Parts: sequence; C-alpha cells; structure tokens
Amino acid sequence: MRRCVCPGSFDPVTNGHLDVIERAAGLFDEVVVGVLTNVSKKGLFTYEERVGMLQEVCGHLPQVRIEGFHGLLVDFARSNDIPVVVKGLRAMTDFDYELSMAQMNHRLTGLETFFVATNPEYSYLSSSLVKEVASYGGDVTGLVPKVVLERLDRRYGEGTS
Ligand code: COD
Repeated sequence: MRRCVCPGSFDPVTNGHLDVIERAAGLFDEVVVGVLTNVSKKGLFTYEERVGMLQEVCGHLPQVRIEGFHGLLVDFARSNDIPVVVKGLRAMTDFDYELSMAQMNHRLTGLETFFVATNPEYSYLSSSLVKEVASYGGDVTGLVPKVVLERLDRRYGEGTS
C-alpha cells in the first residue's frame, strides 16, 4: 500500500491545505493528515477543533485519515509505516525552510519528501494570514472551507462570512 503523510498545524485548515491533501489522495492509497498537537501559545483553535474541522472537510476522501502527533515527524512516520511526506510549496520563501526540513528528515530516518507546487490561486495563502484578516473583520470567503468560515465568524464575530 502506498501511504503518505501531510503534516501541519492546520490552525485552521485552509483551501491551500485541502488542495494539497486532495492531490495527495489522488496519488496515494492512504493519506494520513498529521495534526501537530502542541501548537504554540499563538494557536487559535484547540487540537480537537482543528481535527474536527479537518474531518469535516476531508469527509469526501475515504482514503484520508486524520491523526494527531507530537515530537518529531520522522518518529510519527516510522511508527505508522509511512515512507513519504507530501507538502505544498508556495513560493521561494517556503523553499529554504522546506528544503532543510526535507533534508534533515531524510538524514534522520530516510523519510522522503514530495513537494507539490501550490495552486496559484492559493500561493499567498496561510493560516496565519487568514487569522489576521478574519480577526479584523476582513472577508476570507473562498480561502477557507465553509465550516472554517463559520468557526472564524463565531470566534471573531460578524464580518467573516
Ligand atoms: N498552498 C500549498 N500548501 C500549503 C499552503 C498553501 N497555501 N499552506 C500550507 N501548505 C502546506 C505546506 O506544505 C505546509 O508545510 C503544510 O501545508 C502545513 O502548513 P501549516 O501552516 O498548517 O503547518 P506548519 O508550517 O505549522 O507545520 C509544520 C510541521 C508540523 C509540518 C513541522 O513543524 C513539523 O514537521 N514539526 C514536527 C517536529 C519536527 O519533526 N521537527 C523537525 C523537522 S526537520
């Protein structure tokens, strides 16, 4: 079975994340979405909330399962018998950091990293920007799934949907 992991904080999941997960699901038999449990103090949503939103937006993808992890990604991958990480590459700004993580992960346990080029529609999109815009009442419709829009709206009040 070809299995991969799409790791992240998903605080919250965006349409950019979802695009990468859907594309990985088209290439692998099983996609494990690895949700970092110990997001920094700046996290907006709890682990349970982030997982709940992911489960809802990945509901149409039977080969996708959502799992929490903490510590090193390589340890999570090894204990779940996953040989490949799939990540999205947005811009050159991502490249240096992503390349060094990929090289370190490969050195640690041989974990491979496959990059998919981000959909140009989402190349500027990040969870942090979504949170910042939504927190000031900006409209993030079309950038996050509907369930996330509703959660942001509830968290920040009117103005995000
Ligand atoms: N378009 C395409 N892809 C996107 C987009 C977008 N608009 N936005 C995000 N992505 C993809 C990227 O591949 C990104 O890496 C991934 O989604 C996750 O994004 P975030 O923002 O939810 O998650 P991060 O950046 O906070 O997560 C980083 C990891 C959890 C993957 C990383 O920190 C990690 O592996 N941590 C575990 C500890 C570890 O092993 N450290 C040593 C590494 S060498």
